[in-house]
Amino acid sequence: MHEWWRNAVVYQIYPRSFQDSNGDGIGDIPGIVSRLDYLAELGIDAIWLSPVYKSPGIDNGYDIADYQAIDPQFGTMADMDELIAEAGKRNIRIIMDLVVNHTSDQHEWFKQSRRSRSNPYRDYYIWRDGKNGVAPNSMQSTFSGSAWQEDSRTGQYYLHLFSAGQPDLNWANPKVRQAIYRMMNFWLDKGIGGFRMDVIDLIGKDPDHEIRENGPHLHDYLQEMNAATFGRGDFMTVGETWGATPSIAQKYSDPSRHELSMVFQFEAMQLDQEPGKEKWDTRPLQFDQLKAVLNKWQTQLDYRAGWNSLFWNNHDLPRIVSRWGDDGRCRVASAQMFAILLHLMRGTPYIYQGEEIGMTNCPVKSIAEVDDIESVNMYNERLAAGEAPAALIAAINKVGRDNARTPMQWADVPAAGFTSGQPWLHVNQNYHKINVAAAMAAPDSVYATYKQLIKLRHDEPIITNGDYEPIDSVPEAVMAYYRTYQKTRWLVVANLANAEATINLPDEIEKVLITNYSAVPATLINATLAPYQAFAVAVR
Ligand code: TEU
Ligand code: CA
Repeated sequence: MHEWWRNAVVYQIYPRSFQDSNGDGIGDIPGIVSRLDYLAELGIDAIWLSPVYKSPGIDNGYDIADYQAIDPQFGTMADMDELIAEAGKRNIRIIMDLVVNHTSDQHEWFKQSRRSRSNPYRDYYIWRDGKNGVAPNSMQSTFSGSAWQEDSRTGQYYLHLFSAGQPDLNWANPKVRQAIYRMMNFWLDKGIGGFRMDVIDLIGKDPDHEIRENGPHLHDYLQEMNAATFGRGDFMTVGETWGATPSIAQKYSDPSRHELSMVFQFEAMQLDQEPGKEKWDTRPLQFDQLKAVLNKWQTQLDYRAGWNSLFWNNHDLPRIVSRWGDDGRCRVASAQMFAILLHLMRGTPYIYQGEEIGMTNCPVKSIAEVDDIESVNMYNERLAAGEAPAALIAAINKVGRDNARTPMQWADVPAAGFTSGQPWLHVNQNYHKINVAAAMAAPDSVYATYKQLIKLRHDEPIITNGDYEPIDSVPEAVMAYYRTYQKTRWLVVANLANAEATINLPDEIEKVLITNYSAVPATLINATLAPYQAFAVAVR
């Protein structure tokens, strides 16, 4: 079991916001090529590239009109080939975003499908009769409202678990599955490193019984897909699965089942959500819950028969330093603490663009400044239901997706060096201080910590292979664990709070591996930790 991705670090690029090359204010593929040296220097092994396919862009590319064409906003297929080749020269693989739960309503398949009930593409999508003039059932869209849209041409409703412009494909139709596999092979043959699979746990849905996640044929489809496409080579696959438990994750990632390399699970990411409510309805994070969830996944997803992915951020989530850390005075220390805590666990870590310099959330004052379709739909729906605009803007500022999507902050120059034109989304004005150039120049920056963590993972097999043992005898705000491999034992300690804490551990420090304060305590007996202090030490 020595697949390359087991000790790899993946970097996610949201292309619209990474680097513009032609001054139109939209990040593009040539822009990414121009920043490959930066990524090689950071030390990453692969790029997960959010969608660059032809798309009307109502969900910023997660609504695909042609899987085998590049959207002109992002460049050309020749640019894409160059990106794969230039990344390859730097030992960086490109992981494409595979969005196959749905297409855009502008996809040729859907244009055909909606024409008539007898069109050969009709069964590529999920069409049902209404019930007494209303939707077939009560399934809801993730982006607000009913998941069924009536289409006047044929009088039936089609299913869309996201926006109405994102009709769900009918995976029960073998023709759909074969067409998807042909498309996947087109990309694999180009030399990409694998796929990140958007909401893949939805493809087995049973709409007539209102089953969305983990439907009856989900794992059959994935095994069929594996055999027809990436199973033939050394590819990495990661499924986005909001509803995975450790035992479900093991089904996907047990190598003997021939499905995926790993999945993203979101249990920790939902801890600050009011139970039974929506993501907008938040409550404070409880440290004991975060610790319990992280420890559970480390200990219960058996590494001999499964694999974890490790992340704090992506293009759908608020910035971790603003969410659970401190994006004010302790920004650097808290961002580093989260990095040290996560990157020394077992699994494949993902860094979302800007995380490596501690980029923060970016609050707005009014809905006019918001681009994200999920936030805008929520705002309109709840406004109509009588909620106060100020409360809705506060929720968007806390957890809205635009927080992660503001342009990458490269330098203290106009538009943060992202574009020479007008950026498609506002640049966070803290770019004067928080930017790549400043971070690379400072030896104790968030960037320096990420770079060191990536190097440690590549150099030290204990991180990929070692056993994991949680430590219970620490205060509530402190998370600590041991990693053990052959004769080596590491202790990782992270103070999650903006307050001092005292730990009392018997171990003797042999060597400091990484720290976010200039010194670690001389002894671990009754040792005081500073706010957000984190370190890893080899112990006896
Ligand atoms: O996200 C899946 C998804 O369910 C999200 O909409 C999630 O619930 C929400 O954003 C949490 O804030 C994937 C993509 O990552 C997302 O960008 C797409 O909008 C969505 O699928 C549809 O393709
Ligand atoms: Ca551009």
